[in-house]
Amino acid sequence: MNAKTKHAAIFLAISLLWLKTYIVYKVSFTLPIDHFLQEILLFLNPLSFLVLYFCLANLAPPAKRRRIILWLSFIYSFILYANVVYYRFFTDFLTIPVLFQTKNVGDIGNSVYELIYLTDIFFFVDLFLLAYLLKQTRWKSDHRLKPVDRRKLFLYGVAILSVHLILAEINRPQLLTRTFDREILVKSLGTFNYHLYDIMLQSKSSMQKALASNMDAEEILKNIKKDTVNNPELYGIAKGENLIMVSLESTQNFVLNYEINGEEVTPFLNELAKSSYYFNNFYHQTGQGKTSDSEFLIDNSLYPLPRGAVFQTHPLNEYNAMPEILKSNGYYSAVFHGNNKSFWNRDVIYKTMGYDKFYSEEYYNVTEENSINYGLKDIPFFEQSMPYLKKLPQPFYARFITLTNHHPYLINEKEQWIEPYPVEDGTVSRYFTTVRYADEALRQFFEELKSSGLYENSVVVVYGDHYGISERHQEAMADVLSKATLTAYNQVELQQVPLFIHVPGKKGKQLDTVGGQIDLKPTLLHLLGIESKDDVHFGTDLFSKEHHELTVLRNGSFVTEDYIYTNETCYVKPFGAPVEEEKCKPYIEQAKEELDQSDRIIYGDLLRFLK
Ligand code: GP9
Ligand code: MN
Repeated sequence: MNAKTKHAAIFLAISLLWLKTYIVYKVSFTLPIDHFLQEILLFLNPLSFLVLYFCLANLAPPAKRRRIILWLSFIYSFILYANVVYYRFFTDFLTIPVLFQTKNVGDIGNSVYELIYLTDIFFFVDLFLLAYLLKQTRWKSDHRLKPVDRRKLFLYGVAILSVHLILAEINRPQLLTRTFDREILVKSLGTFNYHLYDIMLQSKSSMQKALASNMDAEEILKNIKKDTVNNPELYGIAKGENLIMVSLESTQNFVLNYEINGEEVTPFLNELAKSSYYFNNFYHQTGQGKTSDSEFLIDNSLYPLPRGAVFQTHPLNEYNAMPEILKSNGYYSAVFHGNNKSFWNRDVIYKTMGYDKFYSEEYYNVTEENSINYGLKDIPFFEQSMPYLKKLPQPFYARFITLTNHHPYLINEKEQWIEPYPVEDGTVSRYFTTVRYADEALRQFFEELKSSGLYENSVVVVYGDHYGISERHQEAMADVLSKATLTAYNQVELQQVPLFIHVPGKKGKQLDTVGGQIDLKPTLLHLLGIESKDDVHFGTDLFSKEHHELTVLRNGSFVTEDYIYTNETCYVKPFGAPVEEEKCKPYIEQAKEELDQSDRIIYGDLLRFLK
């Protein structure tokens, strides 16, 4: 008997399930394919799991092998079907946290009968066929196997899995560490490899959580510095008013007042800088979770995690987020975003953080014409959001996440309102055109806010979520900034994102206070007259006389009033000359400790001990 015949029964089961999975991908899920490699990945991805999975059948005694193959096929089919049913309701895939998320089970409970169709029997017909075929001599599976045969199948599995992972990595570098949208993970890894990956993430974090105790919580929490409200001019100035926040995708501070051929790149933001509090020394503090990390910082005033996106890894922790705090002060809260709701696991964590409503892609009319790149363009996004916004119960906290100014910075010719920057590096060159588009979208949104009357009774905050141009574009960026080269000091400065806070009745003012996204929560709560001193947070009120001018970036670099510390070098502001480390010394430990404390809070889910 050669290897092929020895494993014939297993190969048959694998082929049927492989084919079934691919059909299910095409028929029951919506998995858009952007290019040919993705199609190949989608087709191949069930195989690497299936081969290794069916190695289990070879561990069984020969007489039981047939039954085990059938059971394995049934379990596989059942999990696949469970995903299909879940997908019908949530347009999302199952994850371990979701299985334990009683809220979701509650949601789905009532309609579970409506989600199961009679025709679903077709999901299982191949099992009957398999049972029948395995009885035929050709597919008999009760022969003895030598260990070397078992090993062979296992090695096939490992080889296929390796090729698969390499292709997945080529298709999307840093797939696992950047832990993107589930849709992308399932498309690249396959449903079952994805489930295994999910189990791994889950067990790792539950271990850290299981080992945490009330004592850890007390020890860490007592060491966190207390924020003091010393903000007599502005504390409570916007009591009871709405809070509107706009996250500007990939918008860095250097685009402000920048001109190309005498044309402003951000005419509206430049105006806004005059009519609101404009912070020109404000930093993003995001890590691999990009936009989602900025959201996490803003709503929790905790640091995001050193690897992965906290939105994905710890969505069910106990938090004390802005929407929850605002809710106990009579606020309604909503997020608006024209992308798929499961991106960055938003649909799950928003519930945890206490949002009342998430207006995701399904609430918008998204067409070929009004979308580009990741989805709905910013102008129609704001336009279509207005009717929803006007109907929200007041006071509300409404957060808008823009999208068009996202890498690779694409915009249709007729909406390209500024020349691309004249440099060979296409990313940097195009970046200015999408920033210009987003600026116009924001202008129109502000017009709408004014004509709806909401502008009069809302604090409006606009901020950049994270960098748009990475360090890889050094050369082009040196050109943009008219410098010969960019130093590590310049790279930290480039992490500045704009921040505008418009308070009704208050005149514009530029503030050069050093701050970061972590400071927004206490700052805004104080404007609304809500005390935050008993709540655990790492930021401090940007308007307070006691604001702590130490802004720690997620990679450990930090900025103070006088220094920037990065790559283990201390630089003095404003020109960035390196100075002796002694100058930065007092802050080095402090910065490390802050990040460490915040990580321990999240990994250990320590805030649960405070409830
Ligand atoms: C996706 C959008 C972009 O919904 O927020 O995410 P990013 O890649 O910038 O983190
Ligand atoms: Mn972003």
